[in-house]
Amino acid sequence: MASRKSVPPATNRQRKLAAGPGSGLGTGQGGETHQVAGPGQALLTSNQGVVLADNQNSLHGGDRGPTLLEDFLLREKITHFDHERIPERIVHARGSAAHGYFECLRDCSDWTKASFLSKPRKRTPVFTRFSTVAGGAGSVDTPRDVRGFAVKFYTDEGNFDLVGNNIPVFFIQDAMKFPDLVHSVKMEPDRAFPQAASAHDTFWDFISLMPESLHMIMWAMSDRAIPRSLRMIDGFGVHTFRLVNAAGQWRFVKFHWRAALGVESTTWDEAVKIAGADPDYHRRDLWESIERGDFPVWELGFQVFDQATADRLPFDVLDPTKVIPEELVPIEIVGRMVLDRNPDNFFAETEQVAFCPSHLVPGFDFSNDPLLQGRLFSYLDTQLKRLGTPNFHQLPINAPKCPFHNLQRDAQMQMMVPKGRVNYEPSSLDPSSPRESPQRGFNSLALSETGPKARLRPESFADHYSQARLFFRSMTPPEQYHMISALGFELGKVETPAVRERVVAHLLLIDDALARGVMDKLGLPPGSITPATPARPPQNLPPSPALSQVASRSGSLKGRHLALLVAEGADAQTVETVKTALEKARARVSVIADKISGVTLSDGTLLPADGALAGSPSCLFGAVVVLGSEDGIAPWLTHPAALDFLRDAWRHLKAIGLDDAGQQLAQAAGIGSDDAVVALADRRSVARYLKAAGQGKFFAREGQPGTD
Ligand code: HDE
Repeated sequence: MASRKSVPPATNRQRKLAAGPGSGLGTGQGGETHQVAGPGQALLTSNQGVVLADNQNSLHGGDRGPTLLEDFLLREKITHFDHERIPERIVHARGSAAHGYFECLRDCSDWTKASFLSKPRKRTPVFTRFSTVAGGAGSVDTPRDVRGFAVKFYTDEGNFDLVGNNIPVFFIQDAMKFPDLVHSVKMEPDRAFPQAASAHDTFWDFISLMPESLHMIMWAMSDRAIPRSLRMIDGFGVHTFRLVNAAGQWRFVKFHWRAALGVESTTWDEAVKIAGADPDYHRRDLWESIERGDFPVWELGFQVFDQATADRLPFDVLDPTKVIPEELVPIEIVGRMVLDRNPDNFFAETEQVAFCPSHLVPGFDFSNDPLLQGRLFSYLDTQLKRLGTPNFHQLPINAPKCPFHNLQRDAQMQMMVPKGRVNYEPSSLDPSSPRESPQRGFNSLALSETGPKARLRPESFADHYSQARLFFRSMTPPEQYHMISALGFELGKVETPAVRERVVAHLLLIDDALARGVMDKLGLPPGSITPATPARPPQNLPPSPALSQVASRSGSLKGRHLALLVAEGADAQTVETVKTALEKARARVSVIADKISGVTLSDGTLLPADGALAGSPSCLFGAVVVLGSEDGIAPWLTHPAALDFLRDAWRHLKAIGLDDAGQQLAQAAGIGSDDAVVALADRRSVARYLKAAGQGKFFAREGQPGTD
């Protein structure tokens, strides 16, 4: 007899979903509830609502005979499965998202009539998706790459999408070049590698021939492109937009998201090791932080300025390769965003969310930035391809939370059932049919635009080097050193000498020390490369210290993830003191032990472990502590995973706390000593360790043996 299994009990998740109407499981168009086996348990059905008697076996003709075509239940299940994947995003395919809210902190009605910015404390629901750009949906979280930072505000006047990045400028000035840029950075088309990496010939070939990309290259080669956590990145709207108030007056605006935790990065070696140790590192971190109630927060800031200010700046505010230093136009905080709920379903929400920079609400307007203008077309177009229908706005994650009515009808996957005869306007047959409102509706600013039709690049966009120089010179020495290393690494992967040399020819125009440093890494003798000829000679703009991410550090341990590596027999009192101190400082502490079952302390108690040493290398944590006993640490003194734990913590510039046994391991690992390597002897030394760990990376260690 063929085996038959009974229907397994529903999972907790299914129970939760089945519990209420509108859950997506168990309710149909008319709102009738589903067939249920008993309280809280739904019956398994086909998509047509037919209850399944057997979900284990297909329909056979005879005991060992063929499967029958008649098996409509098998065919429905397999067909649905075959169609599960939709085209992934051509860029930003790999993403992680969360729900939350935006809270207005300032009455902005002087600037904008947008209602969600009109009253302090007013809350608006948001859904925010972070992404890498170049890799596919299954690629790792920590490549050197720009991070997407897209926020959908479900305002009471319609959806407003702020589709930004964690870098405030872009590679190109005109949408016409976007497909070329993306083709160059993605896997090379003949060989389909490298995945999720810009360190290859086609990308740098394109860059070397497009000097407008150099300012963005400075940012992409900076630590911003290897973030420690998605909770620790800033966001930027990039383009100049417009704010419009109720009187119809407009001003320019640039959007800034500022991470409350400050901007924190990994080192390059750390990013590479994390990619192997936990490819989902950022996704997991975001998810787990929200599950723990440690909600990430960002402030939203506006740089607001008028045409006269724009005219005084030594660059064009319509050029998306330029920042406006906040020393020139200050950033005013208008609200904050808190992400406090993980998605219920990755596909339905994170994958199907459709952002479009063209989704504006009254109170905003576009500028003539030619990159932005191209985006206004591209995103709607891509959603049609990706989601397959102009009805993608009906998906729950995309639907406005305010009422919406119009006379658009039909098309694939129409989920609504509009009633009545009237689907046109003007009409007289149905007085309740929706009407326009010149007062409340979106009005484009009545700006006059004239000029001959031409394919052109404005003269005011011609300076490609001054802001690249401004950025490099605004960095602290360690940040500059990391940029030189990154350029050396990336260009070291480029096989074509002429491409490497062309990039260096541009770097020579940006900064001499930068170019010399990179040339040294590439083995190019000083003076061997002639500087490029600029369209416009670079100027020395005053540095902007605010651009350095070091300036954003909070010094707090809040939100950081620390490891307590504990060997057998560690002093129970010390473990307790250190753990409590770290947790009091609001760090997340993971106990790592030899075995996942935990570790026995000096008083015989079992300390449960959160991770086993073999799967928890130190690269996964922001700072580390090692505690043990003489006997307990002995096996680790020759154990590669334990030795690498400390060698990497040292190499990755982390604060390291050690008791006596930990110091033995440190000696065996051959790590040095400095102010961020703290012997944990008493409460004062624990306080010193907390301070060192709160600082993030200990850059003064760079250049010591065992570091990069
Ligand atoms: Fe995008 N971009 N982009 N982009 N972009 C997409 O839309 C495009 C640009 C950004 O989490 C695509 O839905 C063009 C700048 C983010 O779903 C596509 C140009 C900035 C996301 C597209 C740009 C961005 C995208 C692919 C130059 C920062 C992910 C999938 C004219 C301000 C949104 C999709 C999410 C996604 C086109 C340049 C940010 C193809 C044509 C500049 C955060 O429509």
